[in-house]
Amino acid sequence: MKPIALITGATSGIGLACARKFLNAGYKIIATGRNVARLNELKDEGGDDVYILIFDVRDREVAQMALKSLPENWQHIDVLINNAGLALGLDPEYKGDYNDWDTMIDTNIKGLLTITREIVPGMISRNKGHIINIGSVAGDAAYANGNVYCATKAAVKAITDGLRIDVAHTPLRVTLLKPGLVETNFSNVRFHGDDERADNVYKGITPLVGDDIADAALYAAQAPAHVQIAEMLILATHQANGSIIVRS
Ligand code: NDP
Ligand code: 8X3
Repeated sequence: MKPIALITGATSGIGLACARKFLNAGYKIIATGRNVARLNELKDEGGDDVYILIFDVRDREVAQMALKSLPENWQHIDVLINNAGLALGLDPEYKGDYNDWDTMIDTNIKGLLTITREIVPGMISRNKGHIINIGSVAGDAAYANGNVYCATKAAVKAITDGLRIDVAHTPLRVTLLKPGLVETNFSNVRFHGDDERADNVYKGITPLVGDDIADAALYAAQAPAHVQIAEMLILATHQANGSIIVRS
C-alpha cells in the first residue's frame, strides 16, 4: 500500500513542489488549498494517486469537515506537510496593517494548529506518522520590517518543538524546515501583487526554488524510522541569515 502525504497549500511554490516530489517518490497525495483550478491540474497530473480537498486553513469548521470527509482509504495519513502560509507587507511595526497581521496569524499559526490537531490523533492511534512544518529563517530572528511575519514563524518553531516533545513517547517524528529566500509566489503575495517589487527580492542572488525544499522534506520523510530530522535551515548560498544577503 502506498504511503499517503497530506500537503496544505499544494497549489503553488513549496507546497506544489512537495506534492510533485512525493508523488514521484511513490506517495499518494492529499492536496489541499483554495485554488480549485490548480488543485484540479494536480489531480490531472497524478490521477488516482491524488485526492483534493478545497478549504481555507483559517476556516476551522470547514477544514474539520473537509478532513472528516476523506474516504476510508485516504484516512491513513503518513506524512502531514503544514505548508500553507504567507507574509503580508514589509513595514515598520508601528505602521503595520491590522488586517495583514490578522491574516498572517490566522493562517500561519492558527491554521497550522487546526490541521495538526485534526490529523495527529489518527497518527497516534495508528502509531505511525510524520509531521513536517514549514517554518522559516524568519523565525530564528526578526529582520527589519519583518516583525509580525517573523513572529508567526517563531511561533511555528515553538509549536513544532512542543509537538515533538508531546509525541516523543510514540514513533511519530516531527520536523521543522526553515527555508531562506525561495522564489515562489511568496513575494508577489507579500507585496500585494506588486510584481516588480517582488522580483527585486531575488535580484543579484540565486535563490532557492520550491524543489530544494521539497528535496529536504522527502529526505526527512524517507530517513530510517529511528532517525528524526528535527530541524533543517536551508539557505541560498549567498544568504547568511534572515538579514544578511550578499548580492552581486
Ligand atoms: P506561495 O505563495 O507560492 O504558496 C503559498 C501557498 O499557501 C499557496 O498554495 C497558497 O494558496 C497557500 N495558502 C495561503 N493562505 C492559505 C489559506 N488561508 N488557506 C489555504 N491555503 C493557503 O509561497 P511559498 O510556497 O513560498 O510559501 C509556502 C510556505 O513556505 C509558507 O508557509 C511560507 O511562509 C513558507 N516560506 C516561504 C519562503 C520563501 O522565501 N518563499 C521562505 C521560508 C518559508 P493560494 O494560492 O490559495 O493563496
Ligand atoms: C520567507 C523567507 O526571508 O523572506 O520566510 O522571510 S524571508
